[in-house]
Amino acid sequence: MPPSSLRVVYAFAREMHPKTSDVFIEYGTAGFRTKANLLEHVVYRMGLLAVIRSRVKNGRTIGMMITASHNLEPDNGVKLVDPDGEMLEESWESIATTLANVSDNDLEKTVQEIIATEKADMALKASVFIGMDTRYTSPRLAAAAANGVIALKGTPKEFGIVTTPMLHFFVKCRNDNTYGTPTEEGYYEKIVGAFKNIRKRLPARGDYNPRLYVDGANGVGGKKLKAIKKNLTELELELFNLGGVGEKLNLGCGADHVKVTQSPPKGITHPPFQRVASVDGDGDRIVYYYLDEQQKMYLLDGDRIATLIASYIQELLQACNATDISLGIVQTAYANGASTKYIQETLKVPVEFVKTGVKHLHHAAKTYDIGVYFEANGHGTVLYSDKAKKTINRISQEGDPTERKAAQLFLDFIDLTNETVGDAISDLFIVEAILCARGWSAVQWMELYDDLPCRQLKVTVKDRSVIKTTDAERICSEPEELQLKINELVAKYTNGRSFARPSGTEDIVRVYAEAETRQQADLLAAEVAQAVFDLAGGAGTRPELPAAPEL
Ligand code: 16G
Ligand code: MG
Repeated sequence: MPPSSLRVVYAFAREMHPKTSDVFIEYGTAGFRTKANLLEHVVYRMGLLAVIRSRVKNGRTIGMMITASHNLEPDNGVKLVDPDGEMLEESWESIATTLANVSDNDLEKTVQEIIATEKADMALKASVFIGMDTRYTSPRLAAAAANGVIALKGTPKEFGIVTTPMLHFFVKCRNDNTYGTPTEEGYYEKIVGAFKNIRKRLPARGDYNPRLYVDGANGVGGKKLKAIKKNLTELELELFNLGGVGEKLNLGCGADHVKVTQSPPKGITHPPFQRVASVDGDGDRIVYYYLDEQQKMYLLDGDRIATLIASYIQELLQACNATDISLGIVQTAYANGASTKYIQETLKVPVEFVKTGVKHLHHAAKTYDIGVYFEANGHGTVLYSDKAKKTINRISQEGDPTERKAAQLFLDFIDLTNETVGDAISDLFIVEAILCARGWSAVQWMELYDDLPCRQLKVTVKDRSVIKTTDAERICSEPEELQLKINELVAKYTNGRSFARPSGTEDIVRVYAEAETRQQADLLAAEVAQAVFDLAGGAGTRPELPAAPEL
């Protein structure tokens, strides 16, 4: 592009999407995320960057998703999706951060530097897919994104309101047409179609009840399930928190609320033992729960989903006699110790730990023929290697009749999976298909193992970067005395485990603790929170200890 036309770009940027704030903003765990009113210039500039990235990738399509996931309504965010539908390559995160923070005057120079350093051929075509969540600030930001794309002569395609995983899926399909069709219909056809195929092979049986209640977090996931429900006879969906008048996104509801507070969402009533699935605001996380007659809550989180899926895949592999396919599970420090023990001792499947954040889990899961990854918070999926797909495909044609039947079912499970990223809708159908296959109620699913009670707390410190971690965030390497103190506290409790890590999305330190009883887990978490406050520069009020349990 000749420099004169680029000049127009920067004049336009200053005019239409000026940088109005000096607050430093960083491309974090899941892109930029902050108050929506600080984001317009950031999103415009990410439009520019997406075009450059598309050209660096030979004109393949890049995705841009406008969302702040489970954050409350006033926030928003943007993240880029790479051509294979995965999260933006880590080395580009710092490029994105630089571009987002330069002054309007330095924008031109910075863009040209990126183009030169990354050797982008600006004569190539560039294509960018844009999606947004249901926030009222999203349309304005999506328009700024499209303006950025157009400014560098890329072609934007706007999908309107879609879940984050749908956008990832569209990008993957656009660049690899064997994966599916890059439209909302194409997504339903593949994912819901696979579920219908599975249910044809596996009619409801045993204690499986096809009635499922869903908490839609007042976001996009619930809305899409409402559309799916119209043509779905295999599941009886009862949908709640669909974002009606006065219903606020993620407020007191959604997967994050249910997982962190360990309490049911508001706006939903259901009979005892009824399975409820709770998705998050942009539809990339899911947890299940049910209540007993005394209203005691039983949470089936990402760890439970991972173990359910892995145990079923193990069964399918055995039924297909696919002995040379390796299966592995990836977890983070937040995984309940009981789930890890179950994976190692009962399933006897290798388990690996990585840092929090989908990109780390996704990357590690790719090293297995079949890699199951889940964060305890309900974000996860299954990755099937080409080797696994080819082997199962071959068995579906050449195996003996039992093997063929198992392999055909397995192929539907692969189609049911959105392999680009964790997907609440795809995961919901996977869980339902497995429960149906086993004839299980949620109670039977819960009986696989007993969770250790756990608690999460937040601590405010002056500078959270003083805390450094190692060993997949399970050990605090700095300040040194903090880990010594955590060891000392943990040693007091049966089956105690605790860690502290700086959040990648909020200006706080997160503390996690688990122990043999609820009271002990609560106390250990509070004690570690106090230690963080005392040894890592606490700010504001010192966390309080709950009443001491009997040890
Ligand atoms: C983001 C991550 C999620 C992670 C969470 C941790 C993606 C798509 N999302 O939401 O995986 O669990 O951040 O937040 O990567 P934290 O660093 O504030 O605890
Ligand atoms: Mg989300």
